[in-house]
Amino acid sequence: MTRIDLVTIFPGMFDAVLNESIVKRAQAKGKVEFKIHNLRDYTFDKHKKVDDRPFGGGAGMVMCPQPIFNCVEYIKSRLRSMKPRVILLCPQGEKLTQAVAKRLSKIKSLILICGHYEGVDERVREELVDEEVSIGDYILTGGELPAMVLIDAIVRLIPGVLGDKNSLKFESFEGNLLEHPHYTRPAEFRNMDVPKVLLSGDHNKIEAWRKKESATRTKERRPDLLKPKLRRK
Ligand code: 9D3
Repeated sequence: MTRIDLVTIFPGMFDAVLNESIVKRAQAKGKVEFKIHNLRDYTFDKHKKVDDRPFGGGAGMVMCPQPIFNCVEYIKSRLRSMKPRVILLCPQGEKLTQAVAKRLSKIKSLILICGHYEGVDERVREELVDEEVSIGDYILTGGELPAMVLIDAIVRLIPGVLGDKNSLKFESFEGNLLEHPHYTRPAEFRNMDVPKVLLSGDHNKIEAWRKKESATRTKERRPDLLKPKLRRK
């Protein structure tokens, strides 16, 4: 069973995502277990302050190291044998791709730290964090939604979570092609027809049509997927 611990100042944000749909079913099946930790429960400060002004001045607030260190150390002390991997969701992290999700879905214990304000004290990065993940180049208000995106991407890859084994095999992005168009009943809807080939019963022809549609669609919308990947590092 995969274990995911969440470190956040907004624990309530996770309720909807964790208690619906596939993520809910994965928990019911015993494939994944979540524990949400409210950072404010780990402050020593009498006002439960989790942030402070940046040394050197400047706008915004920085998340203090103490509550994050204490929270992560508490989680690790309870999961000693599992060697949890500590991931900080932050805009400077490695961009989330299907390959990253695949790699992380094989890890049995993850601690996800959700940043806020201008960011976290650099000593958290240096001492506590194993890797940093971003979900893309746009500015959000914190790491909670990115953590939920990461959870969704990871959980569906855990063996046994999705019913149909084949549905994982033909996925886009790794095969480097976008999906062909899909149609279902009725064959005519508001004067719009389904391509005849799909109704022909000729499976070789259908396969050829789908391949061609995939290719043109990818060329038009995502030519970047067809280019050889630049090798970084
Ligand atoms: C306004 C402050 N920003 C300067 C340009 C820095 C900044 C700090 C903290 C911007 C966003 C955030 C909060 N975002 C996240 O913690 C975050 C995030 C994101 O904003 N975009 C994509 N992925 C992620 S993962 C975590």
